[in-house]
Amino acid sequence: MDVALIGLASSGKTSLLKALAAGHLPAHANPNEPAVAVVKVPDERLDKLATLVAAKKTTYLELRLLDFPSFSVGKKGPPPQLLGVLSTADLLVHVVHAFNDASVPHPLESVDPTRDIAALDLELCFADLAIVERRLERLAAEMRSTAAGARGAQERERELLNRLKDALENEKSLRTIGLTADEEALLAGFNLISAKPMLIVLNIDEADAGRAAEIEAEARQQYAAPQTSVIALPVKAEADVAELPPEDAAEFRKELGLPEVAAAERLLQEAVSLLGLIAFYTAGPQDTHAWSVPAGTPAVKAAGRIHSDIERGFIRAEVIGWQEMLDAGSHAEAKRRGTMRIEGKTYEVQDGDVINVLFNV
Ligand SMILES: Nc1nc2c(ncn2[C@@H]2O[C@H](COP(=O)(O)OP(=O)(O)OP(=O)(O)O)[C@@H](O)[C@H]2O)c(=O)[nH]1
Ligand SMILES: [Mg+2]
Repeated sequence: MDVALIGLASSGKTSLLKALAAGHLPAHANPNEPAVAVVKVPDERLDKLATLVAAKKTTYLELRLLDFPSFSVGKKGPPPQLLGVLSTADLLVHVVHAFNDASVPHPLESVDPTRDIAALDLELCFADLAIVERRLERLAAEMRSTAAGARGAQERERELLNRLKDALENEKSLRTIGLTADEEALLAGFNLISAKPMLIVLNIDEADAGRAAEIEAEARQQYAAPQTSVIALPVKAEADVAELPPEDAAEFRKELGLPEVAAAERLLQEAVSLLGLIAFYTAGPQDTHAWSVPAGTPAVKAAGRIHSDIERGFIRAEVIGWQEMLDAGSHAEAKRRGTMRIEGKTYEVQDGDVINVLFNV
């Protein structure tokens, strides 16, 4: 899954990437292309399971983070080549300049997160509007050359596109208008950017680190919208701490007044949830492994994430919640206690399930 970090110049995108990639930044050759870092999603549940079974290897969920060069807010919006790459991202992270530091001036000369958030949304709406209008024109031409009785699908598409056009003209991002799964599937090929889930990261002053939770709670109310979430954190301080060896980090976090849980952990977990994904686990002594699937995935499909053979030969799954697994201490004890269930192909996998698939190929 690709997560695009976007925002105004000097808003803290690259610093956020440093904070999330624990100081390890990828080499970045071309300033017109995003820098890419693959990061593991920290997961305490997985760590505990791995310890329980004394796993040789622990495999975390991974996200690809794309750090985009900044684009200017203005009449023209983001340059087309950038929109092209952006359109393939699964989640947008908007890094918003909310800190006050005279040595890092805001490109618009004043700090105003609400303005910046609205401006970016508006640019994405404009970009999508152009796509929708172009498609409507082409569709009209296609409909003229289709027999009147055979225009059902086209009419449905036109109706949907007109709804999108309406929303976009009213400056409403498509992620907020409640598209159904069918509608989303129909639109998948258009790569509409304002339809992607959005995580707003308020890059606040280091001096406000102690008030981050409060600022965040307020902002969450202010910017509440479907498929949209907000996190407030002092990005530069988080980036500095991420470069320290783990044994020093905890102490520095305390000194700087940063919350105990690193921003990386909270932010990446929030990203997973905005992507509509849940995690399930396989807890083996060779490899204790976190897997992501869309919420609502049946066990047989989830098994396919592990291996296509396991999907094909699926017989049944032994399922237990991660906490019950830890409480029991072993698969055998979980079975004895009856906390391990047997589930079939259609069982909807739940976040935190530990699964052992019995299969036959
Ligand atoms: N004081 C302060 N400075 C920050 C903060 N976040 C970023 N900076 C500084 O702002 C400058 C720009 O930060 P970057 O992370 O490079 O910003 P960017 O969004 O990647 O910038 P571009 O790639 O040029 O668009 C750096 O000097 C950072 O140290 C912050 O929270 N507080
Ligand atoms: Mg940068």
